[in-house]
Amino acid sequence: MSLTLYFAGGSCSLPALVGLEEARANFDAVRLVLAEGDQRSAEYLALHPRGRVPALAIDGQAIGENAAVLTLIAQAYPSARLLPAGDLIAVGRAYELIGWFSSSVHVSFAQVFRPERFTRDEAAWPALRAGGRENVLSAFAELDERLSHGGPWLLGETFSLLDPYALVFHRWAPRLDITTSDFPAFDTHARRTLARPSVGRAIARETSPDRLLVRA
Ligand SMILES: N[C@@H](CCC(=O)N[C@@H](CS)C(=O)NCC(=O)O)C(=O)O
Repeated sequence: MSLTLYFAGGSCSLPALVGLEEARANFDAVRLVLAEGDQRSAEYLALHPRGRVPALAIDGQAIGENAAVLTLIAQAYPSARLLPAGDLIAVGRAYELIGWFSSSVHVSFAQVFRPERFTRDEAAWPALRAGGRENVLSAFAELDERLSHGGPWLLGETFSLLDPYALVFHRWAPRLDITTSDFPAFDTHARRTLARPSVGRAIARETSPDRLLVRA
């Protein structure tokens, strides 16, 4: 099986990259520069017509959406225990968070970053941005509450791909003028996640000058 992850620095592709690093997978990593429009290049659109990252190509067949990509990585490397398996409640808790992150928390940030994707009516953009920021604050409060009564990881005792997924939002907070120290348990969780060697290696790939990093 050949695996290629298409990712971009500072984006929501971080948990997929971390997953492959945690599993010590043999994969190709292609870094896209979103600010330069790599995701809209004819070559990338031919592979993934939605023009987003992450995308994971398995034997040349690209699959998009974090919910799918993270599930595939976890299932491809079961011994790395990247997501719960077997225990139905644990599986449910994990996928509940993946669904909430991708369909609500990420979308609240998108309201702030890309209001034009929600309406062409520019007069509505400030309200969209304000509503998105409020929803992000409420999501951060929920994560903080959860981590202050559980942890050390989002699913409890065991690290999972939900942890670097939450880190994505923590990294985006300054762009919304959100002070992460207002959410101390979430802040501590972000530092704990950043200290994992796999996360360090993933971030090094994000900042590497190479766009195609062949064979991990
Ligand atoms: N629902 C998708 C969202 C993917 C997404 O929006 N990715 C952003 C980076 S965080 C992207 O590719 N942006 C490029 C663009 O919008 O042109 C997922 O969860 O994977």
